[in-house]
Amino acid sequence: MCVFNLVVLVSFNRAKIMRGWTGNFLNVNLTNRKWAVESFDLAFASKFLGGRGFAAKVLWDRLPVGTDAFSPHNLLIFAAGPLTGFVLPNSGKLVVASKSPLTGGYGDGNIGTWAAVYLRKAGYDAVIVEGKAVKPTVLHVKDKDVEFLDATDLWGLNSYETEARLHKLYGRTSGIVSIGQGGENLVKFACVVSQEGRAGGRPGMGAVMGSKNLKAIVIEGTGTIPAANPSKLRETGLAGYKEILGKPTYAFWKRQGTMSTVEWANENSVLPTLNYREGVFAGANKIGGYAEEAAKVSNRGCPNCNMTCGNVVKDAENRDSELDYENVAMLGSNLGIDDLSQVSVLNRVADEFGLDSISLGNVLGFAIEASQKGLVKEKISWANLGEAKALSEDIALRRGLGDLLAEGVRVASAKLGGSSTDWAMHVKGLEISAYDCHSAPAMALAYATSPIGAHHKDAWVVGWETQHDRFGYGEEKTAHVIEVQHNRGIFECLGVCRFPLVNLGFDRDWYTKYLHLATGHKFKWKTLNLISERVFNLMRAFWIREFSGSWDSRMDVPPKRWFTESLSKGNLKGAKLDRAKYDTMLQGYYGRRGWNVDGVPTKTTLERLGLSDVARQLDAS
Ligand code: PTT
Ligand code: SF4
Repeated sequence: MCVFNLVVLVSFNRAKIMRGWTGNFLNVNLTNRKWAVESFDLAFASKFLGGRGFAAKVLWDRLPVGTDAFSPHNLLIFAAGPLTGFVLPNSGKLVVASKSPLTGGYGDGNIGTWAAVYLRKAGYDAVIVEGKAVKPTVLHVKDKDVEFLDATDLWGLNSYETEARLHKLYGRTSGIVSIGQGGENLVKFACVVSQEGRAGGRPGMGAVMGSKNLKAIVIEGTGTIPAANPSKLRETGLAGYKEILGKPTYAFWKRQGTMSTVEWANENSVLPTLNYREGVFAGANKIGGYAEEAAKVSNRGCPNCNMTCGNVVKDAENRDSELDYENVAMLGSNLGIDDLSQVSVLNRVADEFGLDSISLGNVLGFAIEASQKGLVKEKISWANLGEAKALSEDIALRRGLGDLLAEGVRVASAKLGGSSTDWAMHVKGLEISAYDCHSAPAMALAYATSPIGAHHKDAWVVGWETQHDRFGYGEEKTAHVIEVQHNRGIFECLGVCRFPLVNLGFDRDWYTKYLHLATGHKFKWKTLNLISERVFNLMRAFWIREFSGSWDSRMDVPPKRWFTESLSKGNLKGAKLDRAKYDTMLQGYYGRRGWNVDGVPTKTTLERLGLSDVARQLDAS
């Protein structure tokens, strides 16, 4: 690898008096290999906080409407929050965002990586990448220096191989995010990978990276992240770790992490099975939390975390594979595979190729059903590791049927026709995550109104729903979905993992304390909620602006299968969603949010949230 450019620093505002935030964005243009540091002020920081808030604002302000996601003009943003990188619980998270090639709307993901920590130590809150390199490139950021390195020899390698090579060059104290062959070949659901088992950017952020010929970003940072009260922040950070260690569910969490959800989902008829045809799977226990515990060889995790929920097992090919519930459900029960070591192979392959495991499992399930129904000539069966693995490779390399599936189920079903659009399991083009909703109306609403397409991260309400009026469509449900969307959105802006709060009951006051000690400013939880609502509406506005003319409430409806084909197995046999009741619930959701009947935020709502400029633009579009 050789350095082919080093460009001069334009301005570096590290010294500017701002605490908690570094106050700097690094703007990088891959076309002309120029870069510049841009500063932002406290007013901007307080209004959008960080992470997703910064990314959504930058995309709204800078991306010309209608830009093709694979155009060099699209922006790929890696954004940290004001808590990222400090010594406090689970602070190694980075948002990766862009206009999505899979959905055509706002897309982002949240990845645990040392790149998050070093980005902040290097003096930046975000890297904003635009343009397209003439040849495969690695972007190397080391404090004030930026290099563009020829990565021709890395192109074609998987994400594990890429990271290993780069670690040899830059040592273990560098943070690396990279893409595998999926991103290189513009698979629409390719993600960004780090640390052999951390992945983010479900709606094709890895493909955007590939479209820019950007194979990896290496970040080294040796500075100190500015804090208003560094010693007290550290002390309170360490107290937070101690508190986490003492939580009653800590030991069980360390043993099973998210994997215990497999058995829970099966017991509650929400475990996606055979392309979401059913919510129960006979082999659930063989791929669940206890099976994982028995097979576990180690725990891994994100930086600055003492909950390390990455459960590593040896897969059927004797390779390490780091398991999470979503991956196992989508690549296990959803494909009819009941052997954890086999599921683990597909899980590891997804990370190596840099394919989002949720979409991969969803797309494979769709392909098997299409094969069984004679819509494709290829013979692919349920419960067949060899066929699923071969098809995953075809998708990553865009060969044969894999080339069509690489477009995601929305496009594949439109091309295959028949009844396949009814069982193409997506919302707005993003494949649904691992909760079947035949018997979960609020969770269906959460998927349908998620700001990136059908993802559970913004409102995992299904656990609550099993305890509250399970089959109801009442106001309590719309209110709860909105509350969770706002609460979870805060974590996307703070730049920390939400699991301490969500899974161990770590009190939210810790975060307001940390924010105060980091920034010197007091934020009440209510204020953070308002910021989260602002960002949620901004993302919504981005979608509406992009789909201007064709946007209406049908964008917020889950797939037909859940309304028309009732569950045929399990305790909830016969359950399905009711379309008329769903539509009423959706209108109730809009009303509560201050959106009109098409789901567009009203001028009054946008003005209340300090988004008057957005209201003006939406009005004009
Ligand atoms: C996230 C989505 C999830 S959500 C999972 S498992 W999960 C899948 N993980 C994938 C993977 O692994 N490899 C792969 N090739 N594709 C994958 N796709 C799926 O991506 C992840 C954890 C998890 S595990 C969750 S819920 C929490 N998510 C958080 C979040 O969104 N925000 C936040 N502030 N904290 C969070 N903490 C938890 O982080 P996306 P990670 Mg992920 C291997 O990326 O796009 O957000 O989709 O980041 O470092 O792997 O940690 O049962
Ligand atoms: Fe990462 Fe899990 Fe720790 Fe969250 S709990 S920071 S996802 S290892």
